[in-house]
Amino acid sequence: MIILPPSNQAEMKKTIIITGATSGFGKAMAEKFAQNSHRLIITGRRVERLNEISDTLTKSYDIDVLPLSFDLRDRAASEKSINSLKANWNQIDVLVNNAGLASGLEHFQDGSFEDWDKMIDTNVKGLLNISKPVIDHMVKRNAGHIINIGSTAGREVYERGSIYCATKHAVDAISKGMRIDLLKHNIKVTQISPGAAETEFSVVRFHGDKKRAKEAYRGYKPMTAEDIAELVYYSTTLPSHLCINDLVVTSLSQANSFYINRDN
Ligand code: NDP
Ligand code: 8X3
Repeated sequence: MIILPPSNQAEMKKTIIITGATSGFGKAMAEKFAQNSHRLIITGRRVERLNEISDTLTKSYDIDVLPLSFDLRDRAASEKSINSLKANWNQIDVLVNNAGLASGLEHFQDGSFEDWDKMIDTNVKGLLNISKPVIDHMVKRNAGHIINIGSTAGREVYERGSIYCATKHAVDAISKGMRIDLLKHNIKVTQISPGAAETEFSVVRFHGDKKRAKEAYRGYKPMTAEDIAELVYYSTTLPSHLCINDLVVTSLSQANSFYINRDN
């Protein structure tokens, strides 16, 4: 491993935007990048939590953090938050498209348009709403790194998960397409596709039912948010000529969407 002298480390300070940093993977990523002295733009709808996280990171790590609270489903608000960034913030080096959710776990015939709209509007259209204005800046600078959080649900479709799986298959297709289209602009595109990790994800999926959420992780050791943060961070530390394109990651207890060893 090459240890850089402090002056070089300071020069390599990046501006990172992480969507969905009020909880789970996004919050853990914010902490990881903060520990490594990067400048952070963090987003989420829960403004109080967002501001609290921002204050804690600023104080703990002596870094610049800009909290931006908006709903990613609101295209105008998403574009405005990026397009109105001051010059000292708009040179974004890394965009982590992390915000997302599952809402409901029902057979197709029992599903609701309300749940479906929430997932499609957040996981697919929300990702586009923020990516477009950020990528416009990156193309101008001929540099940047987009990290999309996909899922094993983007590889296999499982029972009662059709629409969530469809949104993560869309993230897979968008990641591949972005990588091709941005090739000439020196912009890296990484997709990280985790299996089960214990965060607020299942509580949200089961509409606040914590008991049912806990049951999803019964009998095995799922990944943690910190595990995913490590991998996201690692993907940003590679030399400029290297890019992790696609990474599927599960805990040792999981083979894919279908097989989980609950006997340990
Ligand atoms: P959490 O529920 O813990 O975090 C989700 C984050 O997304 C929150 O910060 C939430 O912020 C934000 N978010 C949700 N909807 C919106 C919205 N409309 N506008 C802005 N922000 C929004 O879940 P995870 O950390 O587990 O999930 C992060 C990502 O990882 C998601 O894309 C998920 O699909 C994916 N994933 C999760 C896995 C898991 O097992 N946990 C496995 C594979 C992928 P707020 O509510 O404040 O807006
Ligand atoms: C979240 C993991 O298995 O619930 O993307 O689809 S799973």
